[in-house]
Amino acid sequence: MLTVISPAPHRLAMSAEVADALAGGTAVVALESTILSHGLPPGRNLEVGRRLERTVRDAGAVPATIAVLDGQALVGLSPVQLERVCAPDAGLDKLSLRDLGPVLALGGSGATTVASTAVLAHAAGIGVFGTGGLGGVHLPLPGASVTWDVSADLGALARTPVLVVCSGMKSILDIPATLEVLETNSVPVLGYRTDEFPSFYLRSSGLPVPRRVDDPAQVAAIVSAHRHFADSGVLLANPIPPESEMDRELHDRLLAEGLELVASRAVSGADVTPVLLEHFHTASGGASLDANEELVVANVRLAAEVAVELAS
Ligand code: PSU
Ligand code: MN
Repeated sequence: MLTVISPAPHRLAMSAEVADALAGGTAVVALESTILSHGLPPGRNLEVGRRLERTVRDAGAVPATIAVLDGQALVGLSPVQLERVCAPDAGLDKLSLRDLGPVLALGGSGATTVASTAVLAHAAGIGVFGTGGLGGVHLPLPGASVTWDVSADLGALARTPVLVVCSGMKSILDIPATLEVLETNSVPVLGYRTDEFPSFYLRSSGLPVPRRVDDPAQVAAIVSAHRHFADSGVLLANPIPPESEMDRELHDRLLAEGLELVASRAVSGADVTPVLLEHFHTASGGASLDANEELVVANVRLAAEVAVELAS
């Protein structure tokens, strides 16, 4: 079933379906696996993973969920591989870009973040990627000063010509600082049918979006024009659907508690986001899970619409 497109030691393999779609000029949308393995609880993650792939297909594109299994970067997972990524005992590491080399070389497995998914998508020839939230510049945790915790997602967007569709980033991050880093790195930031930059569970972060767009064809035109001049990515920020937005008071309370929890347990680095997400999901009685699922589905649908425009 697998078509190996580049020999070891690079170890990148596309599914036959994705390879055929790319060869035939059919729209393809990349999907990440960290959101499944580290962002959603077992059981729910498989449902969501399957729903995302269905959503892309329903919009006329081919989904390419990306993960690393047994030393091979897979672009397009079989149903069995998707089950493995979502299994309760999968024990997959969260792989950002810096982890790809070591894990591929040593034959390991793991789930890919926005950074590593974007780079693998581009390596495979995929230009559009739909996900939930982007990593960014972290706020100092209570009692700390500067953390130096800046997600590699930003560095990857700075130099990977892929469109990333997301719902902004969580307010656990320093959103103004993250937008500054994106500007420094020449990443266009577009707001989809909004003048305000979204903050994941909430439709607005209170910050203006640098540029507003109102339909997928405009996004496709901007992506094409941008690629003539720059190798950086493009960020399309799509606010959570209004009916799925979280209650702001509940959101603010969970956020404050989550940050306390992270500080008291001395959580750091790559573990911060998963620990905070877990707190949201348990303490909200599942409300944040529903919100999370609906926003990713909406983003993946929009990504497919843009991919179809780009392919036409
Ligand atoms: N934000 C979310 N959910 C997630 C992530 C971010 O709301 O699942 C994941 C994504 O895979 C993202 C990664 O690329 O966390 C960023 O992690 P870090 O800050 O460690 O780079
Ligand atoms: Mn980090």
